[in-house]
Amino acid sequence: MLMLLPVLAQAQQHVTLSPLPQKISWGGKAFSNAQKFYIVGANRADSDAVELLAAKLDIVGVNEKVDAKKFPLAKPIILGEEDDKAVKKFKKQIPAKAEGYYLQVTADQIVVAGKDNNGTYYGVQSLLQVMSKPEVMQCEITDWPSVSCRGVIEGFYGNPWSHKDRLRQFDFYGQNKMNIYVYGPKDDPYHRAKWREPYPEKEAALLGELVQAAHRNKVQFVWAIHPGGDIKWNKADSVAVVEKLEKMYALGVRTFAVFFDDIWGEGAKGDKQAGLLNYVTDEFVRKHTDVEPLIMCPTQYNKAWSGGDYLPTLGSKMYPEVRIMWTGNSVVDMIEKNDMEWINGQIKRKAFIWLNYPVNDYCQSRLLMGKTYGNGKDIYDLVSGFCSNPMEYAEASKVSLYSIADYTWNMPAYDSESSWKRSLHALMPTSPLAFAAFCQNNVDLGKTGHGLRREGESQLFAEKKMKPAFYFTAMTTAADALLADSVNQPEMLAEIGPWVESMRLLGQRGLHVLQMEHSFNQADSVAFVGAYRSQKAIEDAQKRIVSRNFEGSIVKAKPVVSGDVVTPWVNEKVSELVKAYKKKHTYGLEHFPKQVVEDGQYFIKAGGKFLTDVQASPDRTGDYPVFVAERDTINPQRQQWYLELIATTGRYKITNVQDGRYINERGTFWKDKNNNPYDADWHTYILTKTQDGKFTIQCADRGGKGFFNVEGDHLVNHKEAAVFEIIPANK
Ligand code: LOG
Repeated sequence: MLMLLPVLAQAQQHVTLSPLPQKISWGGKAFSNAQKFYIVGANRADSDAVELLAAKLDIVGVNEKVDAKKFPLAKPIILGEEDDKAVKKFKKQIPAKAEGYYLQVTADQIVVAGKDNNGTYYGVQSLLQVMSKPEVMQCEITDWPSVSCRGVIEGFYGNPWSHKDRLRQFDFYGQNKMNIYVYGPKDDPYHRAKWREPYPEKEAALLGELVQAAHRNKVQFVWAIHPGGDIKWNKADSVAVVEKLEKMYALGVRTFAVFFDDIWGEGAKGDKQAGLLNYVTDEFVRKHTDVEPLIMCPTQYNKAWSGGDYLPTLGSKMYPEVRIMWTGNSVVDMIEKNDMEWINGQIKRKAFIWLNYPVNDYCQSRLLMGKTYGNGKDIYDLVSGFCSNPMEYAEASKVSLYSIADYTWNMPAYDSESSWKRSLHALMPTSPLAFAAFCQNNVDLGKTGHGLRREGESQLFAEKKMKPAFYFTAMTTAADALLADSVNQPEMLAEIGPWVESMRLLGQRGLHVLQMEHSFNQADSVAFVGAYRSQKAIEDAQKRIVSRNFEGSIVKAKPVVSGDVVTPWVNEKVSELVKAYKKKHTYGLEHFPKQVVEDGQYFIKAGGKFLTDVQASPDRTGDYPVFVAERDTINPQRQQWYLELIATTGRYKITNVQDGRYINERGTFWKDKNNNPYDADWHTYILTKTQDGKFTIQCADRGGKGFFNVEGDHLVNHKEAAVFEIIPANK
């Protein structure tokens, strides 16, 4: 063990660069990072690269003008682009790829030679990473990106990022070699609802500032307009689009996008959209010498929503240089090679990926802090760009964006697990382990209409690799550590704070639930009720937490932590224990919530008739229960229904006692459970007691808001409720 230590110590000096470079080799120690430098070639080299060096390193001279007497030990940084004199000797080493660079660090000098300006800048960013340890190691890097446009689309619904969020993002993109940012927050009125109107002066000035900040970081700032909601396909509106883009041009924007997502009706017509994009290209893009080709988001932006001749129309009618965005096989999807081949064939160009991850505007209670995985590693030649649509939580999104940067820069070498781990150290250097614990408990989205799920949430708990007691303690400890670290990481903690607090409470709650279990096993009813009440108080506190609870907030979220593993486990455990307790004890029952009906077997009657699982159709397709006047004496269980309060939803599940089939939101059964498995989001009922002791049964959640009513002999889902008798089956 001792023998290994020096080796380990040395190995640690080899920084793992991110994004992973295409080619890198290491040598021995070069110098210490307290070294002084002077820059050779600064007058011609990319000025952002020079400024970055000057800001981060101890630069004592530029352009060979260094006072050798004063700084005898200063070392040269030879800097420049392909044809610059300073780097002439290294021309052959520069990769023949846009944005590529060659970096060499030896004991005597540093060389950063870019294929172009971005290349030099990225070489400097890599150099700064190499120099981030006290002992700087010799190395040689030859590097270039897999994808030409790599970045982020601020394209979500909800609270747009703040000015400060965006400034911090751009620095982050620069550091991670992402080169594009598309501005398209749905709830910026001047992007969408009031697209014809110019920004008020103050907002315009801020945007101008943003554009400059983006450019300093080698990030193209793309401003998007979203006119499709109410556009008229006439000259006046075409001119209105161009006029608005001219206003944005005046603020410094040089790349533009036109979005037609999430609209219906007139605005959604493909030929008209193509016509507008061509008009804007002619009347605006081509009239400037420094404006990039347009990017457009189509209305059919994913395969599930495509059909007719919409996409082929765009493909054939819209100028080939216009880039077309694409989210994949569905709105929220990871991208694979076959998918790219399909869409590229439709639109006759390489699609520009709009990845709807880690965006959480459709599952706002969750933060998506897990690994970024599932995209093919062989699609770099098939895309014209790859952007991630993140969460409205800008800092928290960086966990995934870090990996998006890594993936798009060096796709074949991408490893989601190691990239994720690196991101935790990069983003929370003062408490990476606590941050890891936090992220591991905020992975999955739960069930949503979009269907994406993320694996690995609370893995140690789910796979029983850690005892619950340890796990709950680890949750609280990690939360405490993070909250204490808010001094060092104020921006991140300001965002994730509500979830961190919720995780702390969940851990505490879990510990009380274990206490309940222990007391139950000891038959200690006083301790049991006490522990129950404590966990209930904590749960109530947890439910009071609100994120983005500020004046004018568009979306306020109620944080859910480990919503698919630890939270349901704790909820179910409480309900199980309470049920078991109620069967055995009488002390303190008033402290438990009263159920509308206790879990058990019941008859459900309407108009004096019994709801019966008659098992009518032989293959049971479309089968439904019917109301029957007679008691079934041969198969009595066909008229018995198991009503069970589901802990995770707080609502009832209704199943037939005879064959276990559940009633769905239409009041029918499904053929078999595999085709239509029980789904707590769909098959979930609110029972309400009426004044005369009868009940109404209402659907909830994804099953809608309708009530069960009776039509003929069977149940129907209706806006008006029928009243049912629910009578214990043993009476
Ligand atoms: C929107 C997007 C939203 C995302 C996820 C596109 C092209 N448009 O369903 O603004 O953030 O899904 O909710 C979208 O994805 N519509």
